[in-house]
Amino acid sequence: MKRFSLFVAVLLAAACQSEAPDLQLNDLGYFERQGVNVLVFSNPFSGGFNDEKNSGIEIIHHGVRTVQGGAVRLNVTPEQWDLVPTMTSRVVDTLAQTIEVGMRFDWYDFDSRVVVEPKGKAVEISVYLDKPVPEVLAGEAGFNLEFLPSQYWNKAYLVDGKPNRFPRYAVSDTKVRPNAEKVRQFKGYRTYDDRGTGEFIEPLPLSEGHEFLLAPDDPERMVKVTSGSEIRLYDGRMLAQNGWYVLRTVLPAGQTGKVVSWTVEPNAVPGWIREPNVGFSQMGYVPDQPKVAVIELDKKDKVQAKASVWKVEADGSEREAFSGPVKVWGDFFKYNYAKFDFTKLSEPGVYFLKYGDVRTGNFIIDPSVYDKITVATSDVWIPVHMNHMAVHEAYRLWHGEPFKEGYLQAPPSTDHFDLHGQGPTTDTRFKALELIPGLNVGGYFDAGDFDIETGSNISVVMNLITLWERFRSERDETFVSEEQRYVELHRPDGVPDILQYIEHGVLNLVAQAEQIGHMAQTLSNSVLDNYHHLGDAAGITDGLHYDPRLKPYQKSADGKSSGTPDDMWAFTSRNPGLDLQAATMFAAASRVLADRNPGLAQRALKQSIRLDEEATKLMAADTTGRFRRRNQGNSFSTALQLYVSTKDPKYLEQFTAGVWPALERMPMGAIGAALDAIPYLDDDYKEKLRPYVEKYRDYILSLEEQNPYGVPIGLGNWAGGGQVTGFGTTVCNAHRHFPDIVGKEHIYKAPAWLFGCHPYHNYSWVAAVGAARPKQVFYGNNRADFSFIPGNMAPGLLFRQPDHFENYDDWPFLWGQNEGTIAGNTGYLIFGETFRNTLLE
Ligand SMILES: [Ca+2]
Ligand SMILES: [Ca+2]
Ligand SMILES: [Ca+2]
Repeated sequence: MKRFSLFVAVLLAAACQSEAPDLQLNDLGYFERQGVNVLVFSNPFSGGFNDEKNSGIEIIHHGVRTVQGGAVRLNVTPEQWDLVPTMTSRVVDTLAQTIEVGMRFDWYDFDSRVVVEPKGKAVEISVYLDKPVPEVLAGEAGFNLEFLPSQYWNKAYLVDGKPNRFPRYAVSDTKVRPNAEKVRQFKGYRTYDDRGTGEFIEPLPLSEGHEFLLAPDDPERMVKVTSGSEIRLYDGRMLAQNGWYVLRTVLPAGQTGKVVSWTVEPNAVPGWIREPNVGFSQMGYVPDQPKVAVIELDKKDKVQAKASVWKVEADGSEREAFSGPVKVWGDFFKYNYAKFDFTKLSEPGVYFLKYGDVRTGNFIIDPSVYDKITVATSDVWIPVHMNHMAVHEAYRLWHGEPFKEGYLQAPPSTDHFDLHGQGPTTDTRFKALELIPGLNVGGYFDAGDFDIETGSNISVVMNLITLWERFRSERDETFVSEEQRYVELHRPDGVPDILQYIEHGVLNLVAQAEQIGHMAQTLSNSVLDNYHHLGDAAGITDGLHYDPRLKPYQKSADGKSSGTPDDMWAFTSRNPGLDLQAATMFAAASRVLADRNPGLAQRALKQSIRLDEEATKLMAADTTGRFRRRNQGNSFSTALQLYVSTKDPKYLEQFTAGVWPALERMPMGAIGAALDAIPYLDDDYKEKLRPYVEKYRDYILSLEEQNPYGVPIGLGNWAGGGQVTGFGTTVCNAHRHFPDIVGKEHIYKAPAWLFGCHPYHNYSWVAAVGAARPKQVFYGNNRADFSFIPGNMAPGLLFRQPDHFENYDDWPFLWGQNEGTIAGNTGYLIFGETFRNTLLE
């Protein structure tokens, strides 16, 4: 019966299609009809991290970006770090209704053009060459278009009428080819470890033909692709877990002009209107807080006059507890927004919202709803990211002890892949590839990868110190033994966890200062095929010292070294600005660790004083001005930290000399740090700050005009979750110090956003905490399992040009929306504790 009704639905869809309007080029420069957007290089490939699965020709299909990567590519299933084409031109011709994009691969001196034009309900995509494909790329260069696996797996597809099914997991056929035939990867790096075979893997096609009908069993995903040329379907997950399904036609050798042409017809469900997204706090509400749901609506949708709140009673029955008007806010990018205020409802209980046909998940009203918003982050996420330790939880090993062989000096003039590099000299007493002793201790994994990003680690320790000094959380749920290099979650050991986390961060950073002589940029992977490691960090390297006298993969007779060049590297080019940040952090750490670990506290203080002196001299002697420029931003907040640590009045003078000009120059950027200083300064300071807090209140109010959520919404390539937590912390502090200027109603905006009141979907951005519906997949080191590490706060809502916001919750692999970072998540801890304590005041 079900099959029959699906069949009927498809037939009906097909029948009604002819009446729906054709694709049109709209004012924003993409092709559109209701339910279908075809974007042509609205988002060009950036080349920075390569192949972010965010670029080229893209299709947003019934509200979900399910197709991207349409371009001339040099691989059957391009990975991150495979070459991407540079967009050399983009012409949107409104008269001819076409978009034409020039693409170039510099390394191969290879140019091509793609022209996209609407043909009724389809687009025709044509590739043109003015010169034939370079000989070396013949058979390698092709036109590719990629489809999101999580939206297509288990669905059917037809190839020239023959039925197939998309595989749930990557299990198809491959072949190997000699490395000499491998198309160059980014900067000549290799994403794979060939184990000495001299060969690389290439997936073989799942299917080939001239007409592909994808997902005829799902009208919202159905796409028909036809071509006079042969089209092949590949599974990109065979090489990389973040790969997509790829449709591809190889460009013919020796030809010019129009060399490939496809017709792509995404189905549109007749009369489709996107389901309203009712945003609310999944974490719930305290009784006296303003409670406003923001409803995101298709512009073609009719706004309902009323919405209601229902209570789930103790006997399981449901009753309407409140009903009120829905007020239109207006357009914001692609959608229309309305608000539903149910502040009047304050009785503790379990509730859900009804808007039209939408019934939300439930939420709680109770004074306790925010009590535990930080525990998963502090009890699980932070300790799971402790480097150089084995981390256990009940029956589970999160990871073993990584990098037992330590770190080698990075060779000079190394252009690294993770935004780092080694300059022309080592700036240390070590020779290239010499072991730098003592660095494999303490520290935190940066994010979804495993390097110790020194700047982030410094921020982490500062954030943890801020937490300790402001809130004195004595919470003890983590066992940490630096001697045993062993961590166990949920086992109290008599020491406040925050102190242990501070200690763990300082252990690595002080070792850097002592062993290297200054701060490293990063302690990171030496080879790219380690960098994209997924799973247990202890398995990234072989734990044996690299000995170049041995053959690759060979072990020494004593079992202590190997010929596998997998040891991590320390990137040690000196940056006195980083040394100064470390000096500030060490000063603060020495104060906090004085009782807990006096030896480490003394080492930290010694390094603080030395680095401060040396870096100050280096910066004074620097005639290029590059150090000063790079570090201008933080100087007054650094001076405040030093003042708090040392009580030396010279730092107070530096602070006051810096803070007022900074407040004039960038009032919204400086106000947070200026508010932080209030407890340490006199009443005159606070009074002088008042007009800037008034400006800040105006800014808070202006956000209400800018978007329906009243928080700063980032439009960058990394979503703005960190901006929102920073905003939330500052609003709380502004309210605590100036309640007459910044009212309490404003402190709830950031948590509402973080916990579910935001565009695209209404899931909480924070993994596993409190909410009925937190996000389920994150870009952590367990992302290959489509999972999460509890307490992770996602960057969240990613903007794609020209008008699309998204956050995949079935596909973890886009770091800009789903990755957690160590600095970002300790920033979330500060926000969470500040917010909770503001509520208690
Ligand atoms: Ca990193
Ligand atoms: Ca503890
Ligand atoms: Ca090794």
